[in-house]
Amino acid sequence: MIEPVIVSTWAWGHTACRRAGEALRGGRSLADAIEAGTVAVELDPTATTVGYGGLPNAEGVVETDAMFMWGSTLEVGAVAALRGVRTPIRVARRVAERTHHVLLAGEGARRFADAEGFPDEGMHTANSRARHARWVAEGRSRFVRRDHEDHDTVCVIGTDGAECIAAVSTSGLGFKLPGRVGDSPLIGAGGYADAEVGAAAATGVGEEVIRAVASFAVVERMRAGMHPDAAIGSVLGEMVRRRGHVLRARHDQVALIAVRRDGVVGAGALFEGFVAPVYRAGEQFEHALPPPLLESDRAWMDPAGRD
Ligand code: SD4
Repeated sequence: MIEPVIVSTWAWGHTACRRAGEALRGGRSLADAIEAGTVAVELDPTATTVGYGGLPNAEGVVETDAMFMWGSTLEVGAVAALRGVRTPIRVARRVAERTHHVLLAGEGARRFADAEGFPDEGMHTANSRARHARWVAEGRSRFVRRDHEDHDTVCVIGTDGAECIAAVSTSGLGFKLPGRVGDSPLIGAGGYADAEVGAAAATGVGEEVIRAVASFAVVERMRAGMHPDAAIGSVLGEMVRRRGHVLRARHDQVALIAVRRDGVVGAGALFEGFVAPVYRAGEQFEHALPPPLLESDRAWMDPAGRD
């Protein structure tokens, strides 16, 4: 066993790390601490692409994706296009704990949540409603307009040297087509944990993460002996080699985090702007990221000039 290490994504990952750290210091298990950290972001209405207050799909309905994986047993549970649950990570965990399945989607996921006692709650805040109304008013012909604020996932991964956990939760790409499933609930894409090696998770444009099966690819590179930073750099580098023209033109961000079972951390992103908060031994800091692989072409910020 080692002193637990937790890694998360984006600025709200500090909240996740803080909450997970408190839970660990209170004697909770690594899994419970990581769940608590994830839930703290899900319930934060200012986290506009996660859980409660997340941006809705094109029809104005919030549909969330989440995954929870234990690396010691390879147990995993996930939900996709789940409606009306403010803490989707808890439902994902229940899928693993109460069923023999790994992924429940849509209406079936909702019914499972009902059966498990999760109330059907409102997911909208005044802000998420207003953002959707504005998007409709602007003309919904470009059904996916990737403003950088329109997508971000909370990933919380960690290790105590024996267990490795990956938790991932998001409302996905804002204004996505109803029923669209991103990378977050897909095992190996949005997250992966294998306690013989470590854990990894992804945020960014899910379609790109799925193509690369990015989290599994990072774990496999670590298994082959690469440092977590190098493993991530290698996976992102392959994405650029194969898809650089598309990624650049659309400014499709992808960022990855990883932790090796001995607590060594890695992170990296295609474009600038990503941060990876870390909790270790009561300390909180941000992982020093390698330089981004792609340069931002600010033209992408003009909606009229895109797609
Ligand atoms: C998705 N990967 O649904 C998620 C969203 C995200 O940063 O993380 N964006 O595609």
